[in-house]
Amino acid sequence: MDKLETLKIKNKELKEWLAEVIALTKPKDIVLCNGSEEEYNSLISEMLSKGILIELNQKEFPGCYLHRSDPNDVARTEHLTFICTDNKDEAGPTNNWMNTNEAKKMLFSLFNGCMKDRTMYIVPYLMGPKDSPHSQAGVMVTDSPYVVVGTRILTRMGNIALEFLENSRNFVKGLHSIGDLNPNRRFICHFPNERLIMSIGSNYGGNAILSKKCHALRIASVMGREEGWLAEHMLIIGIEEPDGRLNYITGAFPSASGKTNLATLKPPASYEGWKVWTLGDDIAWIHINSDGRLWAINPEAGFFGVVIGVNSKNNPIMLQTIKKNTIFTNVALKSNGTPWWEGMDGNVPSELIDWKGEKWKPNGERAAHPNARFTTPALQCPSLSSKFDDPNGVPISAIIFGARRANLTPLVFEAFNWEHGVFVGASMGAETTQAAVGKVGVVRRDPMAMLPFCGYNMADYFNHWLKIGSKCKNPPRIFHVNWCRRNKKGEFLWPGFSENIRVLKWIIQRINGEVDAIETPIGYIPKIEDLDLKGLSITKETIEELLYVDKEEWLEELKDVKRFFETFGDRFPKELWEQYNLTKERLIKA
Ligand code: SAT
Ligand code: MN
Repeated sequence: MDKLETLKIKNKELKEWLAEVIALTKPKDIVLCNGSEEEYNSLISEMLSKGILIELNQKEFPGCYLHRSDPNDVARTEHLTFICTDNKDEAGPTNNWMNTNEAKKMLFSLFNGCMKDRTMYIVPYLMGPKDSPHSQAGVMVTDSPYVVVGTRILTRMGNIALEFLENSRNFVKGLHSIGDLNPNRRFICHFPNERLIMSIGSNYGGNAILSKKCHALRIASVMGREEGWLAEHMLIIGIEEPDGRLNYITGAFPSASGKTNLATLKPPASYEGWKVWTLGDDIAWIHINSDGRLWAINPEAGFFGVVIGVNSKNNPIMLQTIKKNTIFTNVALKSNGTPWWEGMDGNVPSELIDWKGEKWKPNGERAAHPNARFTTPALQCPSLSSKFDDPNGVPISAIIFGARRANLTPLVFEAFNWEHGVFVGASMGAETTQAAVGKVGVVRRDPMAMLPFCGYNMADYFNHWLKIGSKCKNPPRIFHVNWCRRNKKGEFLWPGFSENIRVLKWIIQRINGEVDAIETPIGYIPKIEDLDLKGLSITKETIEELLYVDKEEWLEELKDVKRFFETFGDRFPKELWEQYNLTKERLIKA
């Protein structure tokens, strides 16, 4: 307690909570993080000396380091992630649930004395721009220096948040310990009613950097429902045309499905004068503004993206961003001390150290982990929007839902209206990726790409979306995209990456009433002549295949959608059943 007094923390609630946490975890030392560069550098030095980080070639990658995870701890573990409430219905059928008291009993025993040989870092952080009415503070307590430096890159961390807290404002509490990294003793638990997160046994980004998925999505989604706003798994970009017209859009895609690539898209040479401005690559907090529109801020300050496939062709902007001050996790290492990953420019080196730290030869095994990541500051991103720090955020003209699907879903379609758009989002199905432990490439329902991140009953979440739209005089238009449709040979039909700007262009033209569209049972698709395909070697047949709506396949898909909707029972909004029935009728009639 003495040590706590010397920290001079003014927020009474914070002080009381820290006293409890200290009594429980019994740390050897306590450090209150101020967020300074000096503190960051000293944490880096300490981790280098302990082998937690490896210094990369400082000439080519200044300020860059490599972290190797425990091989058992390389992705989010959704089966070990829980929403803890008194009543299971509050969590709903899509979340793992634990009773509040039982969860606490179990966690208190796991956390008991867990820091006795470790330093406890108290990490205040701010989510959102400094003076935004929509920003929130959180305080994370952790025994992982890797998590502290990650949080420093991904949030506005330290004194800036303590100052925010001085007026005894509410904050989200997060207690994290690496524990013993044993998946049998790994739990990522959320107590939304107390704005509390307790996470133990993992040191992986989304499980351990509590500001990100735990606070900014699971806890914030509950706050959003109570307060009338949305916390979404969405990128935010501004698209500027040669004449200066600027439209902002948000996009929800499941983890590791190209959100970061779209957020940092560099238009191809034929799109001279076009610019994509980056505001966020993962999370958007969206509020109704007095102008009747939805406005979005990115609560984060950095990017935690998949590095596999980042190269000068697919994502030159991110490649440039991660050239300095970046922590690489689970990449391979070249003999010259630079990082390497599959899909990088150049030839595959004949020798590498793989992500586990072992000698690697080109033998078919991957050298970097498929979920290898970079943690990098947004301020380094050359396409960062000048509105990045704007307390009001940006007005949203369109929301894009995107799901990786080998077949079924057209390149792009537009919802008929807000309610139909909510149906499109709620019925989204996507192939699983390497961002979470489990089988990759299996289609599962992933509504609004929020399946792993919604902190409450998703039936209520859908209702909340419907309500937001009805309260908005001028809600954004809703679209669905699929960059990953394949032909019968299994080849991708669409080039993707920077060429996706062509689809964004159509979306903007639709928003501004500049192009017509073809009505199909699932929504509006582009007329082929309205898609700008100049300079692209793509046949008319391929485009037709990309836009094709297969009635039988969709009717099959609807069966799965129905099974999913039914899991919510009476709580499920009738408006979405109505949209389901209308879609089915249109398909049958087509
Ligand atoms: O959950 S993480 O933030 O670690 C990455 C992701 O799945 O989006
Ligand atoms: Mn994500």
